[in-house]
Amino acid sequence: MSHVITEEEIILLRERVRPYLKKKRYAHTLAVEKEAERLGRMFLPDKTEKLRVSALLHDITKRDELEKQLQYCGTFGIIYSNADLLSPKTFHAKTGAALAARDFPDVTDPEILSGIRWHTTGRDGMTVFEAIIYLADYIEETRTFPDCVELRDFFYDGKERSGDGMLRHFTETMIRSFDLTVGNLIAEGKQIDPDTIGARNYYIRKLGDPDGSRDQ
Ligand code: DGI
Ligand code: FE
Ligand code: FE
Repeated sequence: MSHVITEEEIILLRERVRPYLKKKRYAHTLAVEKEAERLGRMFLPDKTEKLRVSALLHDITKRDELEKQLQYCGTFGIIYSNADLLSPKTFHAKTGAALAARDFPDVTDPEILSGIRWHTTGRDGMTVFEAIIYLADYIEETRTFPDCVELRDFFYDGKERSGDGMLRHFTETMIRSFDLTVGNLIAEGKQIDPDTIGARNYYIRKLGDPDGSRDQ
């Protein structure tokens, strides 16, 4: 992709991704697109179209079982560890980015692909673009899981009060999301991906800065 993405291309992309997703996942995907645009207008107004493309493609390998995920890893040369096998739900972020690059080269670029790549765990030093896809996935309006509702309310209620401290509030929202995710993983006795820890530490460090916005 080496051009500005048009509204027409996005509308067409909505139909192109449909066959990759189950019905409920498709509704979620459209809601992530909408949420990514909303967050984009607040934090990255020049990149709302690219954010929408990343959102539309973020879960394209979600329906595939572990066997297929491992097959993608072979096809695309994705390296995985034994630790990854204990967190099978994190595979679709890696394989989704690779499949999006292969099947949608006309509308993707490295930034769009990195939004897909890091949407599940986040990572140390993650970009605002990646964070918007990650957060949009968490708080989009069709999510009814109590933690998602809590985080959505935390972000939008706090936003009203935060005034100039929007980036700081965004940072606080990201930390809260990782706290909720890590808490759940612990409660379920599951492994925590090191990138999830790296992401949380990154935002904790950021909060230590006077304006909470270093590196952004
Ligand atoms: O694909 P979605 O359901 O829209 O959302 P997602 O890509 O955030 O995936 C959520 C799943 O990923 C959820 O079941 C928890 C899992 N997950 C997220 N971070 C970690 C994780 N699983 C492990 N084991 N470790 C993590 O750090
Ligand atoms: Fe996902
Ligand atoms: Fe998702």
